[in-house]
Amino acid sequence: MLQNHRIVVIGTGFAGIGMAVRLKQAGYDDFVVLERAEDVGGTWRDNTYPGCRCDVPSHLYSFSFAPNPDWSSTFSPQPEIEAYLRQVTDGFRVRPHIRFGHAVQSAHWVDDRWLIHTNQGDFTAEILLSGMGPLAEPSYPKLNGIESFEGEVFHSAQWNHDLDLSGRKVAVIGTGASAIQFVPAIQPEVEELHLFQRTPPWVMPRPDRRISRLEKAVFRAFPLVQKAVRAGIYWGRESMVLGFAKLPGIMKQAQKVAEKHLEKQVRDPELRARLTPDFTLGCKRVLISDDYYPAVARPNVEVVTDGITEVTPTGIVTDDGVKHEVDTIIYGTGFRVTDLPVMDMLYGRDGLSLRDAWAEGMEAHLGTAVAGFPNFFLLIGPNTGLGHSSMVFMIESQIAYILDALKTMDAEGLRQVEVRPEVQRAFVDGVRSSMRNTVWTRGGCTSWYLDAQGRNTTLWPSFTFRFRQLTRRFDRAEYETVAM
Ligand code: N01
Repeated sequence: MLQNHRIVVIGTGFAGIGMAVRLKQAGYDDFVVLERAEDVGGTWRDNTYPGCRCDVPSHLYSFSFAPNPDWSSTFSPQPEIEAYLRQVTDGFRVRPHIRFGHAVQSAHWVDDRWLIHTNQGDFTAEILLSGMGPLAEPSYPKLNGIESFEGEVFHSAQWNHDLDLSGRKVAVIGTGASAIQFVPAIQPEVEELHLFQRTPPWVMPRPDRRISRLEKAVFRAFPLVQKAVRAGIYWGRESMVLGFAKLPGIMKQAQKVAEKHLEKQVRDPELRARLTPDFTLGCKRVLISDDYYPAVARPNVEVVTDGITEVTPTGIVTDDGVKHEVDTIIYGTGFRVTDLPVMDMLYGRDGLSLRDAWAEGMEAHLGTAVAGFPNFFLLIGPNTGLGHSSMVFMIESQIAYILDALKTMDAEGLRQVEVRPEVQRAFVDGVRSSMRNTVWTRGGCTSWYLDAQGRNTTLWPSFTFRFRQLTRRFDRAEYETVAM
């Protein structure tokens, strides 16, 4: 049966839930949110690996309209963030709008509407909003012989909690933000841990601490104090990290802090050499941890720096010919960030697929609207990612922009809006030019920030308040419009 709604939102992570709350508050009642899983939370529901926590301070990593005085520590653990998203969903009464177990398979712009096909029936919508974040689909490396492996294999974003790791010989592939959190958590349990490191990351100290009962009470009694703390953290991070990123020379100074951290925590000079990055700090996401280096320095851990040749039924062979016998392989290999599954699901005007529209790289006006895709807006679209601050701030900027677009459509009797290609081009050219001379392009590394052609189509290269300014108002002149 075809279900018709004014607005369909896809996904219930921070983006989809935030969008749903704001739609409801703005009086848009005729909307549904399609969610493939059985509960809300997005990447914070899926990533349940041991040690999973946020590396952005909690007070910043929450909605401005739903402060949480109860965060337990500076950097919240995953269960708290997942619980927060559930609380927001229920507290703002958006759960009745969510259709769980509905996996979107395709969406086509047909006869001036979106026709959305799911595994549980079809929907139509005037407006389609994507909250399918970039950290949703695990990325698996193509390893020769992996299908012959006789042990257990899983990805950090799909942790196998039924498997007892104690006494096992475990290979971990990858040393990104996820791996540096779960390696210290599993190292004491496993018999051997073979850590396959392609590129050593920069790791800074993690200034974490418990938030005291007194502080929580103050935040609850005086919400303005929490607001002030949030603003303080926000400005501190903005100016420090981004200011440095624009000046790779200065970033080299920040490296000294990370070098000291490594020196203090790893005594063995040979291991230290293996763990020392050869690119400028900031080129990849800067990691924070106080327990990663001590864990990898333990005797049951081997840091393997030779490339992987093949996987055999009982282990992994590296380019130096050594066979590492293991019974478990855990991928900490990240997500399909620049090869998003949505590209093969979305078809705009004249049947144009998003993959074809993005043949020259992902691009969207304000990271939100794509030429050729009428009445469609993306949350956390191209070049809205951050290496230095809270994504929730970016999401809320985009939500406000989309609401203004809806308000404008209602006020001016518009049935259809589609960003003009030249407007999108000018925006993207501006982003690319700001990206030049930053640590992300000149830092001497490869990373998931870059696509297969080496273009940075993921990060926002400026201050987040600049993005907020740009998304403050929906400018009708930037769009082709069709009246009712
Ligand atoms: O993934 P990653 P992640 N052979 O892509 C390696 C967010 N996050 O899941 O550096 C061998 O960063 C790859 O090596 P290299 C955060 O935004 C946030 O760790 O490409 N190795 C790298 O070491 C983060 O950035 C939190 O040479 C291979 C690793 O796998 C994003 O999620 C916590 C390989 C992948 O690292 C992703 O982090 C956790 C191959 N074929 C995650 N392919 C917070 O706290 C890849 N690798 C908010």
